Amino acid sequence: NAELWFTEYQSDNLSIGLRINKTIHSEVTEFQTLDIMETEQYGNLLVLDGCVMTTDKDEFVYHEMISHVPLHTHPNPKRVLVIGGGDGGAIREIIKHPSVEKAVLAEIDGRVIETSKEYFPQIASGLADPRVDVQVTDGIQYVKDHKGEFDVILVDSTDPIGPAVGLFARDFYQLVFEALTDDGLFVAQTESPFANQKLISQVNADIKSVFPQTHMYLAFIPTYPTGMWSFTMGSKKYNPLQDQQPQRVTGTKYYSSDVHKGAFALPPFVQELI
Ligand code: AG3
Repeated sequence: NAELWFTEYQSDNLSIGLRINKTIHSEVTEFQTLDIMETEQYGNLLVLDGCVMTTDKDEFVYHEMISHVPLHTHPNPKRVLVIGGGDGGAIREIIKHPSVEKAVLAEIDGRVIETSKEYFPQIASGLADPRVDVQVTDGIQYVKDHKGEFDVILVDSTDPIGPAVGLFARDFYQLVFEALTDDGLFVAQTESPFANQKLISQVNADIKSVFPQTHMYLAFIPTYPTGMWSFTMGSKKYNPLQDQQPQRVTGTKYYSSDVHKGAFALPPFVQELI
């Protein structure tokens, strides 16, 4: 009667453990290891290179917060790009916005998209929408080739190791700036203020050196390192608090107009990092 546990070693001194019923799928893709397990606590779990990407039961926090905060900051987002995010969760939230005419997913690893469709149908559901253009391609090359095209860009990446290293760099933020329209804005997932302090300081400094406005916000994500997670917005014009739009999307489970405001209230130890 052995118990099976999945452990993510988040740092030398920190781990998270989830009891699993079974492993559903495992493979080594061209870019990374990909595992899908069924957990007792959080439903199906997607793991890339040993790191928790998403689970059925808590994915709504991350996907609503990476999408609805920027999309309720821009008054009329029509063209939206997601870099990474192959599970489809951010796309699912983006296309809930009636103004969105086109949403492009630029994911480097096609296997993430395919396995998400198979094992996370509720997360991947939006990928079939006619407004969605799925591109299996390097996001850095994609932004280089699409100057001035997007109102909003989301960087839904893995940690800054492996395939995502280049997505945490000043040169990349400059390319994102150039791929945006004149009043465009972008958000990147930027790790944990408890576990990744240096990274957060560096990313904020880099984004500040490229964009006129930089704003960081927080959400609680139980399956990510420490649970406290940051997102950083770079914006050419709109301010997420002064220009906050009335809520356009109903049925959200984490996002609300009050949560939008509150997410930018940073505890002093976090404020100090940026
Ligand atoms: N992006 C992954 C965030 C990084 C999590 N890090 C970790 N577990 N060490 C999420 C992909 C969901 N669309």
